[in-house]
Amino acid sequence: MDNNEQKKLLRMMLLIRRFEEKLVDLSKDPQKLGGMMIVCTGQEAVAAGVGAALAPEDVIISNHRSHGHLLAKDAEPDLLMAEIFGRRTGYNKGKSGTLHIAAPEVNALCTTTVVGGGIPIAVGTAFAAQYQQKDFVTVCFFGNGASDEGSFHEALNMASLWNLPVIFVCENNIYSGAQRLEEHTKVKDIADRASAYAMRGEMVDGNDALAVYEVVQKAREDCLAGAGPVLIECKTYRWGGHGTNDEQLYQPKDEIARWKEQCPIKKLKASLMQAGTLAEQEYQDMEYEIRLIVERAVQFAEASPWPDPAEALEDVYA
Ligand SMILES: Cc1ncc(C[n+]2csc(CCOP(=O)(O)OP(=O)(O)O)c2C)c(N)n1
Repeated sequence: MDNNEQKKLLRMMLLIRRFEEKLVDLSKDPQKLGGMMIVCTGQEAVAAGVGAALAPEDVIISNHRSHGHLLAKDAEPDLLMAEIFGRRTGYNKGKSGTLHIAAPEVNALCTTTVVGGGIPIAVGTAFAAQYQQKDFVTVCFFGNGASDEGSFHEALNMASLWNLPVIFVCENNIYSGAQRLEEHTKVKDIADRASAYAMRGEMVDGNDALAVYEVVQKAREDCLAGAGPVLIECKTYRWGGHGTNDEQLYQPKDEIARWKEQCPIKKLKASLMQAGTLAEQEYQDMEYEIRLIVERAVQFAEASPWPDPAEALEDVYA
């Protein structure tokens, strides 16, 4: 990645961080923003690194922690914010809210909150690519908890058997709700599960956006060359609770502090500054620009109308 691309990576992580900080802040007042927010603070390098490695035609399937994935796939902040606010101008006309957003315009085809539910869907879109002889890959994001679901195992088996162009991205943030990894599986490295399906498994520092980018870019090339699926485990950490209603009493404070030192944004910023390719002023300008984007998105959402109840059954298929 050249310097400009690395700065774009940094900018994307900053956008995700500030966008979600705003959501958390606004949701403290249910009159401003209703519902629990599930955010990826601390995990931004995964979304940004994956997004940078993908082409517009590539498909993503996301889970409940989706805002970062969508932004990194180039979803419009205004339309995303409006959807999270449940407004008519949002990506799904306000029918999804924060948790089930699809943005087909950028090939973010599905967000499902059924833990592990997106994994077979990703196998389906990868099968479509192969069957229609189209050159795109599918990336499926899911957590360590999802890798215990039956759907994960069936989907990996079939993807491997049929050599499908799908990249399984497991964000191992140590927790699954209030359960630690060792409370839900004896498997220490989720990447090891690939070997059960004769698939390549990779492990990467999920707080290093460049490392994530590199491993996904290689996996994408291999998928397009017909080498079959790859499982990538990104080791990372969830700074906050599961959602904004979670006081995270079960997360040791020193553990949180240790991981905050590994902040993916700080890491890339420091490396660019050390290389002399980023000046503090340039970083501050980036911050300023992003704050404006987020503020404008909130203004757009707040000024947008609510959906008309008469539209409730439109766009519903059975
Ligand atoms: C099938 C299913 N079981 C349980 C839940 C409740 N639930 C929502 S999120 C979550 C934790 C998921 O953990 P993980 O897959 O590790 O993702 P993370 O939240 O850590 O990003 C659970 C258990 C659900 N939504 N779907």
